[in-house]
Amino acid sequence: MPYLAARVPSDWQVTHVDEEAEDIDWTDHPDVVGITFHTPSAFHAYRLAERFRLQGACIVMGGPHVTLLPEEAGRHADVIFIGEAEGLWEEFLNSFETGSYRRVYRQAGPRSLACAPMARKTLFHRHDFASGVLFATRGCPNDCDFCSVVLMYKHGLRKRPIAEVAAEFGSFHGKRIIFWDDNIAADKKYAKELFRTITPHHKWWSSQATIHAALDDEFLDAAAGSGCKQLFLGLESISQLSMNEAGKGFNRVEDYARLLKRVHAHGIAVQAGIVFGFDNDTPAIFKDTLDFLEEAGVQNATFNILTPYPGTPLYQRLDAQGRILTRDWRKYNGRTDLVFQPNQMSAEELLAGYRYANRRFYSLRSVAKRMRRSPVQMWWTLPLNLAYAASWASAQWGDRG
Ligand code: B12
Ligand code: SF4
Repeated sequence: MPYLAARVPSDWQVTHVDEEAEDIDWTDHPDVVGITFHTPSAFHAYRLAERFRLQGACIVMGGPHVTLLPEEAGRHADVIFIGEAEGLWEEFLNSFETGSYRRVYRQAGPRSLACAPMARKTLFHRHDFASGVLFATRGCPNDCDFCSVVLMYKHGLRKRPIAEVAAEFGSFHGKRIIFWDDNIAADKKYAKELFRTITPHHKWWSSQATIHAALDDEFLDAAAGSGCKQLFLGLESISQLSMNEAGKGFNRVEDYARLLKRVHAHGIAVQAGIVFGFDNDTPAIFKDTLDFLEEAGVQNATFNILTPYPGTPLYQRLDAQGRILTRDWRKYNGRTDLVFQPNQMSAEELLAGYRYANRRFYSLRSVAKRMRRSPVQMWWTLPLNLAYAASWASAQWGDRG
């Protein structure tokens, strides 16, 4: 939203509410309410829309869920944006002033990301894990069947001009920056040049990439040299069959251990993205995955239950097989519920396995073992592990309550 806010005419007054950080001030009566949301927050967003509508506001919605299910979102909004909003957002705002806006704005062709105004920093509300967030590239050239990114950014991988990214990177006051790119290693030549350009800013950064990032030493050298402290790597599964099934067969499981060593050798910590519940997963997958992650000394991991987001090939396949159990989007959060019938285990086994993975990975025994195996960025990863352990423990208490 701070990116979109930067495109609002200067005579408009803009308030940004990040509900993770603060509550909505219902005494404020805006003319236009823009809402962005992921699928699990869709029902919540619709409820907000209803309440704002009663106050007479014009409700505008955009973001992943709206792009994936425009008809549904359109029933709860006055205006929807399908896909990227650059250019069209400004068009809507101008038309709003004359009362002649359209109901649907759909990005037709690829839009250049050049000359994008920097996000409005005064509108960032979360300072817990980063001093600044930005993106250099948008989209991903791969097409894994569970991923929404391919559907959201139909025009493939696009890159911002390096000088503009570097200027925004350097404009943050703090030290810890996140590149929210889907796959910062998607174009390694571009990435290396970007890393060399941002090196003089002496900041620390993290981002997301495929494990392919580790195939290229020059990429790792340039990343580490420019302050990369951690990469979120989409390992997804240690089962090659599961990777093949998900259209991510380019992840060669047999290479994982070797590639992780290379990342660690560059002083970069790894946050592994892991998904459980592929059709080829058996109940053995949980223990095997944990054994692997501990053996490889992986610093952090995010575990997810496979979730068929609407519109994805995964959703279509499971739907055609009659295996979608619910369309209650609140349950599509990848953590608390299973929304489809798994293949080689029961729903209870899958949920129990997911809980076992979190409990074991963030146990003090596992944290100590992994830190011993690979003491990379200890001062960075230890607090993160302890924070995850604490949040997992409190979630368990919440479950029981
Ligand atoms: C950063 C991020 C997060 C952060 C969010 C931090 C924050 N508050 O900013 C964190 C880590 C918390 C997070 C959590 C989750 N995330 Co996330 N996340 C992302 C990521 C990588 C970048 C989002 C981003 O900032 N994009 C940059 C902006 C500029 O792009 P954009 O959102 O597409 O917006 C453009 C248009 O869509 C449009 N637009 C968007 N909103 C609006 C609103 C209006 C009014 C208008 C006019 C236009 C408009 O304009 C923008 C410019 O063109 C995306 C992937 C992606 N590339 O988007 C995944 C992604 C959005 N996340 C995803 C998922 C699944 C999740 C989780 C469910 C994961 C989990 N299991 O917990 C949770 C859900 C959180 C929740 N509460 O709902 C999926 C969403 C799938 C779906 N169908 O909703 C994505 C697409 C990743 C993927 N590979 O599939 N996420
Ligand atoms: S590599 Fe990552 S971002 Fe790209 S399509 Fe696959 S899961 Fe999505």
